[in-house]
Amino acid sequence: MYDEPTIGAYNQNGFAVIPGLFSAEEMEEIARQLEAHLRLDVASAPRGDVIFEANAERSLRCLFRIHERSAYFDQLMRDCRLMQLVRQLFNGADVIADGTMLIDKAPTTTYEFPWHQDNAYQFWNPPDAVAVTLALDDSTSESGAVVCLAGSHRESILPHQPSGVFGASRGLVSDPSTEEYPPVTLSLKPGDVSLHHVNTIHRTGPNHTSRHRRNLGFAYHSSGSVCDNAAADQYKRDLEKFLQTQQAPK
Ligand SMILES: O=C(O)CCC(=O)C(=O)O
Repeated sequence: MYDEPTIGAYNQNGFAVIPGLFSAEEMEEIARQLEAHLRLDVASAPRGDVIFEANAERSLRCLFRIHERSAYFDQLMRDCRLMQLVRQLFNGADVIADGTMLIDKAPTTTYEFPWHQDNAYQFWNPPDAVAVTLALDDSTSESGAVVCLAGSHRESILPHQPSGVFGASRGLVSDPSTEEYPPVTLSLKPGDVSLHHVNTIHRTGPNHTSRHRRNLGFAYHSSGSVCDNAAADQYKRDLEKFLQTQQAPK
């Protein structure tokens, strides 16, 4: 069982951080597995699942749906600590694991993921769903950590529009009130885990450091939630259209 303060913080703020959930040895193994997976997968992943930077190295920015092509990362998404933690967030309801992705903010990349709510493109009803982030590197305000607005998970889904940023898809039409919902930077070290509710408004900034800032993201929903499939299908069609009209990441 995870401690009450973690669950209480999540319920109150819409996010929480658990330091050191994965040990240094586990992180070494995850990094090894990831490297091996990237060597095999990046060239052959379906269009739309892989996004590169516009930098000279064409380094990887995002790799989506890793769990569909890697038994190791499918299992990692189902790690019993993560499943137990999420079950507690869902008040004991069964947990369905939806996906694993990698987001790598390369050194000195300037793009931002604008303010958004994940349920603007996941469509869970009720919104009993959560994003779990496992830090592979130091995540700080300088390196483009996730910034969440405290208490914003109590909002319904606000109007979004295409963000124009590869990997981020949607952003809020209007800037949210940071007076009503104070911003909190989720600083993480390798092996730390953060959780944010699918309605929590969040963003990430540029990476001003000379190091990569990689996060593995896992998505889960409660067995009591249903996806609005018509909205999800429309979203996929819109995203495909966007990808076809754009040449290179911004
Ligand atoms: O940069 C990241 O790791 C998180 C990006 C994000 O905002 C998201 O996946 O919803």
